[in-house]
This record gives sequence, structure tokens and C-alpha cells, in this order.
Amino acid sequence: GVNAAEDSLKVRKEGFEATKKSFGAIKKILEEGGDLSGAAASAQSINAFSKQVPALFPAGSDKGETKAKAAVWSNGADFGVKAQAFEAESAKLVQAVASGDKAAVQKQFGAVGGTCKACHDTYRSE
Ligand code: ASC
Repeated sequence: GVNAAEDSLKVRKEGFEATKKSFGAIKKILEEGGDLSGAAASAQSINAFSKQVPALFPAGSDKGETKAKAAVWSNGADFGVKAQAFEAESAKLVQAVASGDKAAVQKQFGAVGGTCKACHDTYRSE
């Protein structure tokens, strides 16, 4: 891109898209009864991306093709709290997958989904 704001818009859109795919891959394993260890890389990818989220919404990156609402920037402290919840719950998902306890993974999968939804309800259009 030509500037940092455009770069962060591109990186965050790719990151959220990859996160959606990873989340879906874990869901598939849970539903189809596949080997839980197959969910490890996906859970790690989600948690790694979650750590980048706050930095991917710099001032000026509200322009262009984005679903992010202006509230991301006008209410940045709360946005940060919600990003932190995503990071914390996805870290616990990594741990649950590593434990091999499917019920724990199911519970934590739901908790992570809750943090996705909590942010989207307020900060994403559609
Ligand atoms: C997904 C996806 C989300 C979350 C959310 C969970 O697969 O794209 O944004 O799960 O719907 O509540």
C-alpha cells in the first residue's frame, strides 16, 4: 500500500478472513469428530492474529472498503477491552486444544465465538 493506514486495512481484512477460516476448521473437527490435534494450528493462528488486532486499526484506517464502524476510533478504549477478551479467550482455546479434552474445546470455542460477536455487534457493520 501507499501508506500505513492502507497497509493495516489490507492486513486486518486478510487476518480476519483467515481467522474465520481457522474458526470454521475447528468447528468442522468438533462436528465431525476428527482428531483434535488437527485444531492446534488453527487455534494458534487465531490467537496470534488476536494479538495484532489493536494495532491494525490505526488512526486514518477508517477510510476505504471496510466494515469497521467509526465507533472503533471514537470508543477506542472499549474496542481495546473487547480485543483483549478475544486474545484472552483464544489463548485459552489453544490450551484447551492442547489438553485434548473435547468438551473443554467445545466450551472454549463458544467463548471465543462470543468475543467475536461482542465486538461485531458494536464495531462492525452488517
Ligand atoms: C464465525 C464468524 C464470526 C464468528 C461469530 C461467532 O465463524 O465469521 O464472526 O464465528 O459468528 O459468534
